[in-house]
Amino acid sequence: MRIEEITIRHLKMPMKAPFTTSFGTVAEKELLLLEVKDASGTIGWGETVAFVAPWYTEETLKTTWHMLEDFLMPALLHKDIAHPDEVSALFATIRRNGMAKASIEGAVWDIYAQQTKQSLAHALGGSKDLIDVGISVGIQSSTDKLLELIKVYVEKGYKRVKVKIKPGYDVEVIRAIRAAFPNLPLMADANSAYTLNDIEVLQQLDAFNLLMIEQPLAADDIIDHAKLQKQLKTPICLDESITSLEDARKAIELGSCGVMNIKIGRVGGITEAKKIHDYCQQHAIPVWCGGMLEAGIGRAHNIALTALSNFALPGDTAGSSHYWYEDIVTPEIVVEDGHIRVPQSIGIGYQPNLEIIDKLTISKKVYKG
Ligand code: OSB
Ligand code: MG
Repeated sequence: MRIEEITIRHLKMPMKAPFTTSFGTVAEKELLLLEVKDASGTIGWGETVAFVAPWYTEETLKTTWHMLEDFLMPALLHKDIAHPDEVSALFATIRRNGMAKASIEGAVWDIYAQQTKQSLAHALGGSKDLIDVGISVGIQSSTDKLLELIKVYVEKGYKRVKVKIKPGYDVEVIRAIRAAFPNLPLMADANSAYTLNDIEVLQQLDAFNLLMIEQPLAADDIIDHAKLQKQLKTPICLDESITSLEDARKAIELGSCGVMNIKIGRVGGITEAKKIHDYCQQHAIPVWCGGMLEAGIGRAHNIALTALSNFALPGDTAGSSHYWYEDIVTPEIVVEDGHIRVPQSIGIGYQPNLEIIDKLTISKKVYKG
């Protein structure tokens, strides 16, 4: 492969419902879509997952564009590469900025799968035909509204429900959900809204048989999480804290978590995500694939990754229609009985819908290096 041309489109997509966490609300998703062409004419697609504001991690849509334009595309364009694993070596002198790196590396994986005539899932070593899907429910204006939503998702067959919590919106909310749904596979995600001073509140959550508590403490912490895990029965799942295989190794060595959420963007690409998956498998830590309110391209990459065997728990990759009036791929991604069928056709298994993409594009730039 030799990448010769990259088109970046800035898309703005209206969401069916705003999504609120302990730190921010997304009502309209903005993203960069990368159309990456190699010398033989094969086109791969990538998607950035950074939000407009840096509330989840430090990256934003603008920082990803800056990194792509000024550092990542110059490092990649016109270089001969035999395998997508080599992309991270080209980026080795560029620190962090995982979401920017992942957007371009995902497109290279797409090209590689097409050129080797296999599905992306197969190229990654995944063998599942079906993946289990859970749903992540944002913070709601009332507990009644939240319970109503959960009822709908349970009826739709989602395999587990995750709710967002924050100080003051936690124990009573979880108690109400448990009372209404005694056997529901349920978990809570704090997006790092607590500190060790809140340990008594977090211990109260042990009473509700949660599958796990996701990222209770600071995004850059694994020490306090290890202290907290010793005092909690419920497994901690790390999300924001894990940006690399090295982070994963250290968190497991310290006992900072019992479960890991892997997001391709947060860890800098599919190759690193796969390494973390393999490492966790060797250390008996189950993983699941997190979501970043992706449009169809990012969602397709998540589905392929989730086909790997240690993605043992349902992920956050729901169907297109949960988020979007119209997704940017055809066919749209469909959830049936809490499953998504992993495409077996060559590449990512979904076609970018250029008509819809054009309609959502607010600016566009072509790079030839
Ligand atoms: O913490 O997992 C998270 C959405 C945006 C940013 C962070 C998170 C989330 C979600 C929803 O929980 C995942 C999704 O439905 O894509
Ligand atoms: Mg999370």
